[in-house]
Amino acid sequence: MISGLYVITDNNHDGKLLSKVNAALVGGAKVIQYRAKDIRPDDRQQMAEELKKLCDTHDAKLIINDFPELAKEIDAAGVHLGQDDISVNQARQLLGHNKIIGVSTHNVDEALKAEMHGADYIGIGAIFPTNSKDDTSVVGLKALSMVRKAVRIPIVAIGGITPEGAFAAINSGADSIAVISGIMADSDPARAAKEYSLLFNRNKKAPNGKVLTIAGSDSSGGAGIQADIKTISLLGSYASSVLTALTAQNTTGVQDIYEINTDFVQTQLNSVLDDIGTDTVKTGMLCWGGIVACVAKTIKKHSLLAVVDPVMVAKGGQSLLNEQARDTLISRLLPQSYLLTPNLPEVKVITGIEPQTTTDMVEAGRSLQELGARNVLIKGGHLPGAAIDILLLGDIEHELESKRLDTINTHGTGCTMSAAIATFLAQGYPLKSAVELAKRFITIAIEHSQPIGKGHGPVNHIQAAMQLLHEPPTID
Ligand code: 3NM
Repeated sequence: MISGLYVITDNNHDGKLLSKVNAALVGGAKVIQYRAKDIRPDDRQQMAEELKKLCDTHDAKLIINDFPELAKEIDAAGVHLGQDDISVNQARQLLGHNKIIGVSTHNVDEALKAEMHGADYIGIGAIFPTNSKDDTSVVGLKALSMVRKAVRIPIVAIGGITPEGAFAAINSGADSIAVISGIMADSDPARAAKEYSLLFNRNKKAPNGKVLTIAGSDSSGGAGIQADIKTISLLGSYASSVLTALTAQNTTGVQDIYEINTDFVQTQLNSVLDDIGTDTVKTGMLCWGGIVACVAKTIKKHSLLAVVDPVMVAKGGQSLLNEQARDTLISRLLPQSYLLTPNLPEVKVITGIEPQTTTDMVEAGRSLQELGARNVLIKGGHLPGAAIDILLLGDIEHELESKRLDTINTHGTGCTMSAAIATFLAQGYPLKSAVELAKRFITIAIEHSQPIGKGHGPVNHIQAAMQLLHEPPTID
């Protein structure tokens, strides 16, 4: 059965094919297709054998494009055929009934024919425009939906598929998504693969998706680990937690901090990751440089998708990260972040830029990407007027506006926002949708905040989750 992320190899001009495929497998690829264009037969066979070994160690399937004899020779899981290659019947005679045979198709007729001739799956494309194949034309999501209605065998959607496109293709009935450039041309193929792989969590039963929060305890329950676990659990995902500090805290401020030593933070991380693992990570208050470095190293080692909230200052103005720790955050953790979510004071500490306008926010965001953040969400709540956030999704920029809410009860907003983003990502939403849903969640939570305590009261996670889950998201 073909399902999940299906990665097709590029041409190995840079000699990095094996390491990129390994990264894709670490990121969760379930199928690798070896597409050997313009390669000498000896080299082709050697590479196919290496790829087979890699796939075996990751329990993934290796499919050989166009060369059924090679698939047989190296005992690959199967072969993928184009419309002009040998017939499914001939391939079946060569490979037998235990091997997988896939066929490229472009419309309902070809798909039905492939199914009738005994194909185990079909590819359909190109779903979107692509530069990776010359002799194909765009058939679009509509053709995918029509093919879905016509055939029962698994469908692999292919061609120009970004994570947003993959989300739409899965919603249109694709069982699997085939990608070349979205992973092979990415400077971080493991995280790119993870980003696509998580999209397949969308239809799982609750708890759907696993989220690890790495943060401090807030005794008053409104922020930190407590806000994160409420957010993750109420939204329907599984929460694990690694504590970096215990704070004696309430709505009026932080009274004291008890730091957890770095070795014990590492032990907690190992306990979670060696056993249950996680789909996404959210980091909050990391306390001091040793913990920042240990968390950064662990995120790197496991190529985790981390939403990094660069918590530096408490709402009451108390510093939560010393200068050395800030430097470590910038040099070690920031380059490992999948999404960095600073507010404007944090942007100023990291970049020296004090944004006054959305143009300044974009400029600061680009600086943060130059420092290594893959994507950046700058929260503009500290500027007057409507609350405008800037989301930099790789090269693409989005302005996300929400109404300003007049309340002092905002304890836990930053923690809750980043935890909600990590949760929606783990549930299989692409990043922009995850951020939009998290913004909706936090807006409702602030609107329904209650005057608990004598200072900045906590946001209302429970009301926000009930409302959001009762009005299912309309994102498609
Ligand atoms: N087959 P990328 S499109 C190999 O339409 C292939 O059948 C296609 O590469 C088809 O993910 C395609 O870089 C290229 O767009 C897919």
